[in-house]
Amino acid sequence: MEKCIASIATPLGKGAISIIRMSGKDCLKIALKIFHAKNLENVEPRHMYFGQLELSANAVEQCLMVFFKAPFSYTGEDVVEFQIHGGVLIAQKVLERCLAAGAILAEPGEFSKRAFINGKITLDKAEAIASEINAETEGELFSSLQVTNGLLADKILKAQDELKLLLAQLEVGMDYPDETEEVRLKEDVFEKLQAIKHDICEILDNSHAAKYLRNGINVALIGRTNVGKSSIMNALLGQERAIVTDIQGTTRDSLVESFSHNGIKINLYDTAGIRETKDKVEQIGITKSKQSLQQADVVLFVLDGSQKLHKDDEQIAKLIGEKPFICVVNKMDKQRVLEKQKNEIEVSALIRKNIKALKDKIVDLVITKEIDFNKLVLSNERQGQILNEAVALLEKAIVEKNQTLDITSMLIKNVWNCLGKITGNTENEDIIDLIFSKFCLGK
Ligand SMILES: Nc1nc2c(ncn2[C@@H]2O[C@H](COP(=O)(O)OP(=O)(O)OP(=O)(O)O)[C@@H](O)[C@H]2O)c(=O)[nH]1
Ligand SMILES: [Mg+2]
Repeated sequence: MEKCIASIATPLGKGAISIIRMSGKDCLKIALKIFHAKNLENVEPRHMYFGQLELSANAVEQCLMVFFKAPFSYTGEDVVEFQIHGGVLIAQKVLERCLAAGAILAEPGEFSKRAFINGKITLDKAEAIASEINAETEGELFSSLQVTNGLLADKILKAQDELKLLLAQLEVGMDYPDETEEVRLKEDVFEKLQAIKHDICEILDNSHAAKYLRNGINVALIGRTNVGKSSIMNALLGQERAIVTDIQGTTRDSLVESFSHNGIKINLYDTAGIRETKDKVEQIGITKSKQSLQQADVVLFVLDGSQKLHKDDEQIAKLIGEKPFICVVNKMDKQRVLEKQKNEIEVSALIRKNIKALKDKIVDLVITKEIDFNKLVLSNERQGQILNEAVALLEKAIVEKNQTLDITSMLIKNVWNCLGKITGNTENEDIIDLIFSKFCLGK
């Protein structure tokens, strides 16, 4: 077992309780150097002890201690937790005492890393725990919870078991070469490979919006000056965030604010109106507008419905090019003069008309199929990439159907190894370190 690590497991701040956690072989011995209570001769696992923790020669903290005996703990090692009064200074003092008594300070994610090394969690679950903690929208939270609860690991381990069985069948086939047997064996193997591919594709299909669940949809408000971009931003956010005036060139710097719609995060960029200008500050703003346009997943091309199409609008349409866009025809409270536009929606930022419909349209544009949360949804790009890689390898094995049995066997081994990267069976140290370094302290 590794050296005993210690950390504050709860957020630093004022609250009802704070928890200090230690994990490792000597954690109980270290704990008992500083914590005193009745009946500690034989500490019973998962039993709460009420006692006193020495903070200094003449100060004690009354608190609770609980001991989890290996392997029945989060890390799979011996673990001790102190539940103390909630506060920044007191938590730091208790941690200092644990360190002085022999523990070392834990790195971010080190508890979870030990849990992974000790086989308590798979790599996909560890990643999902991190995204569960960091989740900002319901979509991301539900998707992380599914993986934390083992839905992905179960499917991957099942597919790996099936592949192993196929490898064993092929092995036997190689020992008894017989023409008709070999044909039958191959048929059987390819049918099963198809079924595995089908299952993986189903996960990928239901996760087509994975990237957006995690990072949100980047949406840029683009248009010439005074069409109402900032007003639309405020309407979408439901608060007066951006400055609005009837002066052309009001917005100079790009602004970003996020909101959530139907469980999906939307990162909204308000930008400076694009036009020819001699003003130096405005020119910099316009360069930034063009950058926001390039980085956007969806462009809201804002037009003033009460005016005819302007030459600046035509220029901007060219800049948008092939990007996914919605033409937002603003100021529908006024008489419409503008001709009908492609992919348009009429809104009024002023009287807040059609704003919800605009939000729906943004989400529908990138999330083309409804996400079924009864099925597995991946919100992790690494996992998605591995599954895509696995599908490509499976296709290779299926296409090269008429190969010898040993080549088929090698191709199947490639798929098996690839899937192993999801749960961490075949992953290398560097990637494991990288994943756990993204955790917060004490987790
Ligand atoms: N009637 C009407 N006026 C609106 C509407 N939306 C915005 N306006 C007005 O249009 C003017 C310009 O609005 P802004 O939101 O500042 O426009 P902008 O596109 O951000 O302009 P720049 O920052 O200069 O590029 C202001 O006087 C707004 O009150 C609308 O839906 N109806
Ligand atoms: Mg503006």
